[in-house]
Amino acid sequence: MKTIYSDKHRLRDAKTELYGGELVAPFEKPSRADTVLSAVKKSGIGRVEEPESFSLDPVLRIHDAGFVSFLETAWAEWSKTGYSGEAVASVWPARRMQCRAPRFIEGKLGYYALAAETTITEGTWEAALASKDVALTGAKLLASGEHGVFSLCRPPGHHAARDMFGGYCFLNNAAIATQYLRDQGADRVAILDVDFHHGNGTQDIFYERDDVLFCSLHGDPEEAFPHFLGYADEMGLGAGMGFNRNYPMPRGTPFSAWQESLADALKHISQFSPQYMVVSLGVDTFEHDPISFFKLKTEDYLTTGSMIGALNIPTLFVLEGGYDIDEVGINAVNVLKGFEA
Ligand code: 7XA
Ligand code: ZN
Repeated sequence: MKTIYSDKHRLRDAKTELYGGELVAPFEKPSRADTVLSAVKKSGIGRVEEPESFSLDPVLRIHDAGFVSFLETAWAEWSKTGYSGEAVASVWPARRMQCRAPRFIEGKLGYYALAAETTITEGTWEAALASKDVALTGAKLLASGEHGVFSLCRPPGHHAARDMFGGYCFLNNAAIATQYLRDQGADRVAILDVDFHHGNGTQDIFYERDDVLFCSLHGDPEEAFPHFLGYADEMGLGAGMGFNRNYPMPRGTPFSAWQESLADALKHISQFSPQYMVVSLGVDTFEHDPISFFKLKTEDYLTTGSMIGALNIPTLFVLEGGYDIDEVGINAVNVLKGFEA
């Protein structure tokens, strides 16, 4: 299996994250990708290739044009204010307020942010663009006949909605790749999101569509970020009714229970009979992940990969979360190895 990787992810190197009421060093940092890349190389699962450059067209198939231009200019606008910290949202269009984008950057940040932990910094936009190239190159390889490809994306994407960033995400790499596959002629694409956190952005993007089935396994939003989406009763809307499936699970969920949700999601994906599957591959379900609460072990990722592989659908794996622990690389690679076995 080929891995697509760009060194440009390093351009996203924020110094602060709002966590537990303090500004801390971000969990989502460049060394994550280094760890995953070195595990890929060590495993010998396949070649590592650079991405192609794509225009903004595939991005604009998914994201709102105003949002995209906000991301493009946010750092420059913030820098002009003279503020010394990183660009961060601190005010929102809350209930019964006007939901329209104001002119000043502080207001725009609140309008386009879904949470306050994620800052925008110099280089963030360029890294996000490279990350979408990594996803799109993987999708292009899949469309040209590869059975499995790993897009080692950073920054991640699944929280990014049509017009919102947050949860360390700016552009929704998995959604952009999915739409690209549709635009290349696939009638049906399934997205399986196995990251610990609910893929609220991906759900938001495809919620009213019946050509993309979205299944997400995640920490119960009663207790886990993003808190305001990801409940089991969110099944889709209009034509999309029945094409959205959420599997929220409680604190301490072990692989035995998690695997039952995976099996059910895979059953629905198989019935949908998609031409392609896109896996939002987060490994923050790991027992020692610092910001999550499931109990998966390193060997469980092999089983996960082989369960996904058993469907025999051409699959693009897009990296999402998994934080600052040596096992991030091994766990991600184990999914790929299990898929190929
Ligand atoms: O999949 N998403 C993540 O891994 C990022 C979640 C951000 C959580 C921030 C909560 N303070
Ligand atoms: Zn996550």
